[in-house]
Amino acid sequence: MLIKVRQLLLMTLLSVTLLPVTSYSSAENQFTGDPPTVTDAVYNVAPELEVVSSLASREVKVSNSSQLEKAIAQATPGTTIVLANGTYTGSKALQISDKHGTSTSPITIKAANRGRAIIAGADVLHIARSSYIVVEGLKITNTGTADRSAAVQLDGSNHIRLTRNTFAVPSTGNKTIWLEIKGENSSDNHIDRNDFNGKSDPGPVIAFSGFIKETNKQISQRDVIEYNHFRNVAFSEANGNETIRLGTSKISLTKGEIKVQYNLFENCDGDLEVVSVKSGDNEVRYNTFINNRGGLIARHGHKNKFYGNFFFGDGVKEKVLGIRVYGNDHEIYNNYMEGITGDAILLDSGRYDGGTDGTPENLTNEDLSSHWRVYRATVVNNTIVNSKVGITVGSTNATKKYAPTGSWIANNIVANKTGILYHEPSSTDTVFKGNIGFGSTLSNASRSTSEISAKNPDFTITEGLHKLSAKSPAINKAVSDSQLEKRVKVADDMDGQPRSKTDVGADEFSNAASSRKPLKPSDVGPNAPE
Ligand SMILES: [Ca+2]
Ligand SMILES: [Ca+2]
Ligand SMILES: [Ca+2]
Repeated sequence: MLIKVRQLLLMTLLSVTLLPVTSYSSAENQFTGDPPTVTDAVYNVAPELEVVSSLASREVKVSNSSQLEKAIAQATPGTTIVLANGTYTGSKALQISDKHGTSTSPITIKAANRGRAIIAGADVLHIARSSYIVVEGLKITNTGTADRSAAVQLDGSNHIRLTRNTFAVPSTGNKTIWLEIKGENSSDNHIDRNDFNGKSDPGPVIAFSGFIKETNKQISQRDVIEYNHFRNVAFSEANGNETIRLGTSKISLTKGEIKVQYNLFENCDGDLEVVSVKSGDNEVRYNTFINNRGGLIARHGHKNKFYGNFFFGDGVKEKVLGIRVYGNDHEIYNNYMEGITGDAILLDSGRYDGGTDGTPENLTNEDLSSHWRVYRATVVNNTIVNSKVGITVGSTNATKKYAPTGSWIANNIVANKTGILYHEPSSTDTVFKGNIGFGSTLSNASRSTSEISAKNPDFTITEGLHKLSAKSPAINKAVSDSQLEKRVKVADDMDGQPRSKTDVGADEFSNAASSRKPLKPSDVGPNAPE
């Protein structure tokens, strides 16, 4: 490795005469010498490559695939490869293996003009065993190979940033994952401000596939997916067309600690699971879901947190859903849901009982892919309006014989003009406290007013949202309970305003500055603000 790096340096020295001698530690690929002292001059490295050196970075301009391939091969920490307008294709040009930038000097591959450097052809943009690489502003139209079925793959890589790219992969009729994140030691990747528009082929838009090697298995960890625009995923009755899938059943007991936040999902109709979480310890927060046929599902895994999301349906489109969960210790709070045409929040019954600690031994693949019983879900401070069904605990499905246990439903508002407010198809030990249910029917009419009261929440419409008015009986009326607070501490509201004498529902009545609201297209995607 060291020899290879030195050869590369020597080649660079031969052609770029002003570079001082530098050294690299092969173990960590850390830049340890002084940075080049030349400034802003143009040198010819290879016959057709242009290099601009400066104190902090080296810029390499490329305008075709073979130049791109060479530039990637020669890239070192701090190199920025700038792609001129044009089309880039070929498996080698799109193969980035064992390349490492550093946290302060990444290797950057970016379009000179956002969206006008086009990756094309039947190849995979494959980033393998690499770190600290930024891919910025490209248009992704390559379809992936038949055996790999992914347009872009981050494979065993960490600290890769994909930012401000436009994913517009044409339909081939084959299974195609637009972005797959997988492999051993995958972590800390940052997928931000991309546009994912118009998918009709089978397969998820983004899939976290993890890795399995004998008994060793793991999903990628600490990745962040934010400020992306997901839209127009074509309707499909089939399973497996999720917009984001975090994990698989086989790796579902591993912890992702992945954040999916500040994304806008519109008309993502490929699967009833728009976001399917199949791993543990992830957070899905502050996203806006608009008229998607499907919802946010904790399908496998434990301890996922779903909070501060906005869900809207037009009230006409069918199966526009909110949140549905399986498994242990999920937290659901500060979500705002309006016009949902199925269950807004569903703690479903399970077909498999994974036990109170959720880690039984000798699990079969069939066990892992089953619907696990819900233990201790906590559903607090959500607001659901004008939806078909509010909050449901349990199922009428006879094959789902394990009803949720140990869950709390507290301080929520459900206000529907028609349909069902709170629904309990199964008799469970769920604790209900301090909820408001107004305007329609309760299927669980036996609940007392301290559990669900039928007060008019006295909403006022502010910027299209049902928020508390000054005379709302929800103000300062959330029930506090030490058991509940041990599970979830709701410190702010759906607007990002601090909670003070907590109100019922997702909205705190407050004059404090708000930091969040439903996302608009201009907040996300390649042209989103920093
Ligand atoms: Ca699915
Ligand atoms: Ca208050
Ligand atoms: Ca508020």
